[in-house]
Amino acid sequence: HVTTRREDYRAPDWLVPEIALDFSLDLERTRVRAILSVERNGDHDRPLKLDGDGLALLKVKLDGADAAARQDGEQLVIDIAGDRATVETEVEISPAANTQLMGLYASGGMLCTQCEAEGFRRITFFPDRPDVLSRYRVRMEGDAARFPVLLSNGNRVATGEAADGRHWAEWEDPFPKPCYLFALVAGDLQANSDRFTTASGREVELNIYVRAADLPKTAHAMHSLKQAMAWDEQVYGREYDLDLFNIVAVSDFNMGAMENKGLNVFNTAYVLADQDTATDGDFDNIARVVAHEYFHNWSGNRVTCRDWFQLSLKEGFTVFRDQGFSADIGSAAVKRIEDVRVLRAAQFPEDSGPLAHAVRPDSYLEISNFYTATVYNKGAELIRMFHTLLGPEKFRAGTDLYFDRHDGEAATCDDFVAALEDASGVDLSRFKIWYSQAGTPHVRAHISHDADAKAALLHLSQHLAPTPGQAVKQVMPIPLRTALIDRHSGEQIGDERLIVLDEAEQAFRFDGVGSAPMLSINRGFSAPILLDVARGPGELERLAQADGDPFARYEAIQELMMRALVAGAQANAVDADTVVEAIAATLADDRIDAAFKAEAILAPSEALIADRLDVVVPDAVHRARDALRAAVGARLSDAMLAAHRQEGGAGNDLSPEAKGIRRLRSVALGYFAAGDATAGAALAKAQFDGADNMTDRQGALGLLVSLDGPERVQALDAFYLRFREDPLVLDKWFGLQAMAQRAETVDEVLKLAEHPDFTISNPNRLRALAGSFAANHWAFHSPDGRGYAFLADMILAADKLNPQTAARLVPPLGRWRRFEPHRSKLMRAQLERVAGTSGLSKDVYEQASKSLV
Ligand code: HT7
Ligand code: ZN
Repeated sequence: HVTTRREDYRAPDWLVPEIALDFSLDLERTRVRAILSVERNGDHDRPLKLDGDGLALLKVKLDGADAAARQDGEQLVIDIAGDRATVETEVEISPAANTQLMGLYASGGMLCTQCEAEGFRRITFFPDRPDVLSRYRVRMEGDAARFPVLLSNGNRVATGEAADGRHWAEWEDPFPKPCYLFALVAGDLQANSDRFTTASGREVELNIYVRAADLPKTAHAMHSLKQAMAWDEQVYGREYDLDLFNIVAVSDFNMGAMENKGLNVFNTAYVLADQDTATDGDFDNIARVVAHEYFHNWSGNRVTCRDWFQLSLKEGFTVFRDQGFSADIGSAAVKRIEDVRVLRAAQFPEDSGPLAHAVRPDSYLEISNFYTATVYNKGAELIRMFHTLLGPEKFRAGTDLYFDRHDGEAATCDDFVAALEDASGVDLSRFKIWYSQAGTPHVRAHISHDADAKAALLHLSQHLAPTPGQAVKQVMPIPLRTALIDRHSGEQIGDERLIVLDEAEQAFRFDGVGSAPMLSINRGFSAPILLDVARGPGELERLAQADGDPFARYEAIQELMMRALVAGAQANAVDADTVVEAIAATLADDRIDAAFKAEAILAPSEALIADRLDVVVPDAVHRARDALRAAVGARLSDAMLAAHRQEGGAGNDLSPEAKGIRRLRSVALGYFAAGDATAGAALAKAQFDGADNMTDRQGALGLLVSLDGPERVQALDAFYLRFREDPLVLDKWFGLQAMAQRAETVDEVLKLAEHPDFTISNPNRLRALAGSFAANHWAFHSPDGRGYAFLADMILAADKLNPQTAARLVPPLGRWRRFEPHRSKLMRAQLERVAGTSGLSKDVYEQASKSLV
C-alpha cells in the first residue's frame, strides 16, 4: 500500500483540456470509448500516465494510429513526442458487478456513477486528480425501455433513436471540471420538474428524478433546492450558472450525496420525505444536504481543490455555508446546539484517538478514509472562526474575492485564507495552524476579582495533547467570545468581548466590575475546544437562567448534568438535586421555546460522558445516566407530562415551532418513562398508535424499544407490517432496535443480521444495523465482547463488497485504549483479527492498522 504525501505535490505533467466520452450502456457489459486531447504542461519529457482501475482495455490509439502503450501497475503509460496529441482508448466494464459503488454501477435496475474521490479511473483511463480540468462531451446509448432517461453533466444537446430498441443522448458541459465531478445516469425514472429565476433573470429548469412511485415524496427536496438557490444569491451573491439543474435519487450510495456539475446524485435518504414516513430530523437533513450539494456549485465546482489534501477547502467551507442556511430557515440557536453536538459526538473522539489527523492532512493510504468529521465539521468550525474574527462584511468581501480570483481553478486552503486577508486587511497567518495541527485544545479558565480596582482578571491556559505523528504541539490562537455577568442581578456587565488566547497562559483584564462576576465564555461555541471553567456553587444554575447567549445557557445546563453524571459514574451514585431544579426552571420558563427546552434538558449521551472519564466502565456510565434520568422523571413527572401534552405541533406543520413541540413531546415522555416505566410504556404506546406523523411515531418507538413489556413487541411488529415495503423506513426499524437500551440488544442485533430484509450490500441498511449498534454505547460494550466480534464480522464481510463503507465501521473499535482493561483487550483482539485478515482492502487496512498503533 502506497502512502500519498502532501509535500510531494507536483503539478500535472499533462493537461486534458477536452474529453469526448461515448458509452454503450449495458448492465453487465458497458463499453466506454474516450477521446482525450492532451497538452504537455511545462518543459519535460515525461510520458503521459493515465490512471485506471479494473478496466478491460480493448484499444489505445495515439493521433489515430495504434499506440505502443504499456501498463505500469494500474496506470497506462504512453510516450508522446510532440506537445499535443489525441489519445483514444476503449474499455469494457461491468456495472452489475460493481459492488464498491464507485465508478459506474447498477442500483435497482438503473445505472449511475460516483467518481469522487477516485472513481473516474474505474470508468476510463484518465489522469484522475482534481487539478486536471476538462470540457466534457458525453454520448450515451442504451436500451430505450430499460433506460428511458439518459443524463449527464451540463446541457442535453442532441437525442435520437438507434437500432434494436436503443436510443441515445448527447450532453455537453461548458464548464471545465475535474473528473471527480463527472456523472452519468441511465434509468427508468420520473421527474418532479420546476423552475427557478435567478437574480439576473436566468431561467433554470429544475428536475428531481426518482422511481415513479416515489414522486409524491419529492416536494420537500424541491422546495429546499429553491430556498438554497435564493439563499446563496442573498448571502454570498452566488447565482446558478447553467440552464438546467438535475438531482437523481439512488438507493445504493456510499455517502449522503454528490455535487456533480449540474447533475447531483443523492442517496434516497436525503431526497424522499412525507409526513407519514419521514421525521422532522429527516426533513431537516434533506434541506441541509440539498443545500450543501447545491452550494458546492461554487465552493467546490467553480473553484475546486488542487489536491485531495485540500478537501476541507470545499467541504469545511460548504458545511459552514449549509449550517448558515439551516440556521436562517429554522432556529439559529437550536441549529448551533445541534452542530456542536455533532462535532462533540463525531469529531472530538476522532481528534483524541488513533485516527486523529489535521483538517488538512499530511498523508493518506486511501483518500476515502479522509471524508471525516475533522475535514468536514472541524473544517467548518475553522471557517466559522475566520467569520467571527473578520465579522460578516469583511468575511463576505473575502469570499467574493476568493470566488473571483480562483474561478475555474483548482485552489488550496492557503489561497482561501489569502483571499480573506487581502479583502479584509486582517493578518490571519497565525490562525492557519488550525489547518495543520490535529487535536482539540483544552482550555482552563478562572476569574479573580479586585474590589478596590473594580476590575476582574480572566486567567486562561491552554494545553494540546500529542496526536499520532505530532508529538510536540504549538500554542493555538483561540478566539473566545466572552462576557461577564453580574452574580446578583443576572445582567451582563458591559459589552461582550472577542478575546484571542494565543499564549500557553494569559490573563485578560475587565474594568468597571464592581463585584465578583460570573464568566460566560466561548459563547456560541466560538472555538472548537474543551473548556474547564472553575465555577462557584450555584453558578451554573444561575447562568442556565440568566446568560444572554442561548448557547451559553444550554452549556450551563449540560455542564450541570455532566458534572453530576461524571461524579455518578465514578462514585456509583448520582446527586440529582441541582439538575432537577435547573430542568424544572427551564421547563417553566415562558421566554424560551419548546425546541430549545428539548435540547437543553436532554441528558448528555453515554458516549459523551465516557469522553470525560480517564478509564471508561460502560456499565457505570449507563447506571449513572439511567439514575439521573429516573430521578428527574420521578420528581418532575407533572412538568414532564405537561410538556409532553403541550398543544400544537400538528403533523403536517413543518414550522420550527411545531417541530419544537414534537421534539419536546418525546423528550419529556422519555423522562416520564424513566421515572415510571409502566405508565411511560402505556403513554408511549398511545403516542405510537395515535401518531399521524413519523416524528411522533419514531419518537414513541424509540422509547418503547428500550422498555420491557408487551408494548415493545406490539409496536415493532405493527411498524414492520406497515412499512416493510419502504426501504428507508425499514432502515429505521433496524436502527431503532440496534439502539435499544436493553441487556438483550446484542442477541437481538445478531438475530436481525439474519433477518431476510437485512442485506450487507446496501450501505443504508448496513449502517442502520451495524452503525447504529456500534453507537449504542452500553450494548456495544457488552462485557462478553460479542458486540465487538459482531462488528468485526460485519467489517470483514462488507469489505469483500464495499471497502469504503466497511472502513467507516472501524473507528468504534479503535477507541480501545479508553476502556477498562477487560474490554480494552477484547476490542484490540477484534481489531487485530480484522487487521490480520488476508486480502483486506486498502481502506480497511489503513483504518485498522492505524487504530492498533
Ligand atoms: N463531495 C461528496 C463526497 C462523496 C464521496 C466521497 C467518497 C465516496 C463516495 C462519495 N459520495 C460523495 C459529498 C459531499 O458533498 O460532501
Ligand atoms: Zn460536500
